[in-house]
Amino acid sequence: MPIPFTPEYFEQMTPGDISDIESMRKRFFSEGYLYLPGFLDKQDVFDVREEYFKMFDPVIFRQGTSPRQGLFSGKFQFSPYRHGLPGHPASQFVASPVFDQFTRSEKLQQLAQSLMQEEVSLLQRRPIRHFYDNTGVASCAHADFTYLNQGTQKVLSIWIPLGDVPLEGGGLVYLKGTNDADSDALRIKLNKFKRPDKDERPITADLKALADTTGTPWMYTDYKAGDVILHTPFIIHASLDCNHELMRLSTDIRFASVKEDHDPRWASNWRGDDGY
Ligand SMILES: O=C(O)CCC(=O)C(=O)O
Repeated sequence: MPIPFTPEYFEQMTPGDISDIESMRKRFFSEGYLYLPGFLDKQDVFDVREEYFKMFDPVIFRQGTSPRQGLFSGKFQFSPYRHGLPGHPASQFVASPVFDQFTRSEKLQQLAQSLMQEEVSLLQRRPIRHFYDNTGVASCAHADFTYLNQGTQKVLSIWIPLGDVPLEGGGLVYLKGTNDADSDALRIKLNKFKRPDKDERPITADLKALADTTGTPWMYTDYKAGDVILHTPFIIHASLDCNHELMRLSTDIRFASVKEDHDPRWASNWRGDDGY
């Protein structure tokens, strides 16, 4: 379902500034997300992008462009529906030293720790998402906790675009005012959405209908390489369709309190068919 780009449906996020960590903590736990532009070194992010795309046949890159740019030629090597299945580069990449080093950076760990104000550890399951222009493949509206509800609620997610992700490139968007998981009002509104019996976890792919139902817009930004965005396990978010020649590449990683048990399904490397 198309969603119009109007103030009724979209509102631009305000960047956070971690030099004032106390007010950022308050904002994070009340709004459910915190956008930190330029938090990581841009070149480090492009290095990871390049290493990932180098695993693909050059047929997927626009002629005369490099894997570091990641511009889509319009020709597939793997169907977007086979993403991360055995034999697909994404499933090997999540086990690579490059990816491991990048996601285990001290800077990300410290960031999670300072917002959670306790010792945290990185969950091993770290998905790679790779969407292509004009395929309609994107992430449905959901809250993370639905996917990791067999362990602590003290989890913080960090979404990291691995390259620039302009609005039309399929960035992550957050539904304003939906961080309160215990709100009956929100639950009643969400019950309006009939979920398929085979998987009740995603709320809907119809972002317009969801915004109409809650009466609140989606918070968006034009992401650049180096930006990160943090979110709680409860806020509703989704990704927009990729309608851009830049291939939409990202990872999302999670830190959880070391004092509580973690969902055991998140203890191994991500695979495209692991069901979570
Ligand atoms: O990258 C995406 O499309 C989805 C990411 C996501 O849902 C998350 O980071 O929790």
